[in-house]
Amino acid sequence: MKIENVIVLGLGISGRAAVELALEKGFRVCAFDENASPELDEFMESRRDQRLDVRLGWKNGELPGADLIVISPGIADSSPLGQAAARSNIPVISELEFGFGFCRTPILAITGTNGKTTTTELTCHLLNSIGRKSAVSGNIGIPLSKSVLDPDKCDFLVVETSSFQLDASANFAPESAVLLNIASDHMNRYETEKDYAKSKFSIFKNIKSHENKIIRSDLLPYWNEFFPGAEKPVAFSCSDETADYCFDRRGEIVIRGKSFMRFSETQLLGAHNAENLMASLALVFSVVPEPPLDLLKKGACEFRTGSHRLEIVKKANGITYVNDSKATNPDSLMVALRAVGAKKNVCLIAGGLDKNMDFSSVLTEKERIKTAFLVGECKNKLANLWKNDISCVIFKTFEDAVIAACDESEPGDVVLLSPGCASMDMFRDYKHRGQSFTSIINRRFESE
Ligand code: UMA
Repeated sequence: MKIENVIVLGLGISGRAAVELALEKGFRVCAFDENASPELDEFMESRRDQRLDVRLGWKNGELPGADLIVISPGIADSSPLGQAAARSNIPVISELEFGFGFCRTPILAITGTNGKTTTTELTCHLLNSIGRKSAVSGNIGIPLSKSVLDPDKCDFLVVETSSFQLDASANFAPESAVLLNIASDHMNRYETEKDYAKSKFSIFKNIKSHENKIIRSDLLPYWNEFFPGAEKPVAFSCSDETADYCFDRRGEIVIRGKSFMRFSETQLLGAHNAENLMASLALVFSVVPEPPLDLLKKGACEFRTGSHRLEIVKKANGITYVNDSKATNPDSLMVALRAVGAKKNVCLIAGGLDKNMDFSSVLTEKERIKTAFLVGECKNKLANLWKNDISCVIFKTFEDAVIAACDESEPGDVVLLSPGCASMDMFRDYKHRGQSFTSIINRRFESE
């Protein structure tokens, strides 16, 4: 079908990138957004083009005629714009699909409920480490429609892909894809968990080789349900030692029965990150069958996750210092304890703004905590809740708490900042808190 007129729904990051791509390809564009923010006004001012018609503050009504509608991921089918699109009988595709239509670079796609961003960054890092120029794209914050306009040539694009982007993407065909995990999420957009899973599994529908379809092995029952009779995909697992990629009890990453590397050589923490590493390795091997193993291992050892999320600040004298300032709720605090904790080896710095959250669930991980060094607005509340099960000490200042945690730690221990609370009672934001932790630790070693 010849396309001349395109409607773009939503003018956030994806919508604006789709507008730019559509104009670049010579289409006339009519773009809609229900909001009318100063940011959108600015976009309109900066992007004056006779072929572009922007309608902000859209309220219910019908869409004009067009050949194609490109819908932003945040617009649900049930929303007014989603419904207007359905009523129009114009083909609706996602921004991902629109960008894909113009993409000449092989795509490695990553989806899952958790760990997408880390795995996207890690895969890209591994590919660059072995000399295959790669860039990240997608849900990570760079829409595919923008990446395809980038003049920098790459061997691969590593695309973080959300279920919202996979919906309305009938032709999206990555070279390889991984589905990391499925946990309850986005139940406001999907009727059942199975619908959500189906959306995630659709990432594989246009990939031919089963060697290029990668899933965590516990998702095999879903695989059998959605692709009955299909050849088995490549599987990775932290618990199933029969998986193609597994993290065994000795702490080795094993690929098809052969030991590849020790996970402890990396800067990553926690079983969930071992899974992310296996998923990334499987993606790399699927498109580069004989990579230089020394460079691949070096790349895996050098990679660091984003700052403030289980970030290893330092390893010294047998003690590991971990900045997890991004943990602003009890759930993230528990993930951190499970990732770094063994038997009573965690000197935990916790506390901050009191958002009235329930911290009693943290007690399920109490055996991992040596002492809790508590600060911030909710320090007394935490101490009262935990004191019968965990040794707790209260501090007036953040610095005093960090120093006391360092003083108490011994070889084998982890000094962990994982506040479980927001930071604004003592800091500008979680980054400021994490930076403060890091500089206290660094100062301590400078003075040694
Ligand atoms: N809008 C409407 N009507 C609606 C909904 C939105 O008019 O019913 C308008 C809003 O006024 C706004 C624009 O649409 O101006 C926002 O569009 P959007 O929600 O699709 O957001 P984008 O800014 O385009 O960002 C999207 C992703 N957001 C969502 O999927 C909600 C970003 O992922 C992604 O980084 C970006 O595209 C680039 O690909 C964010 C996210 O939270 C980080 N993703 C979810 C997740 O990771 O769990 C899926």
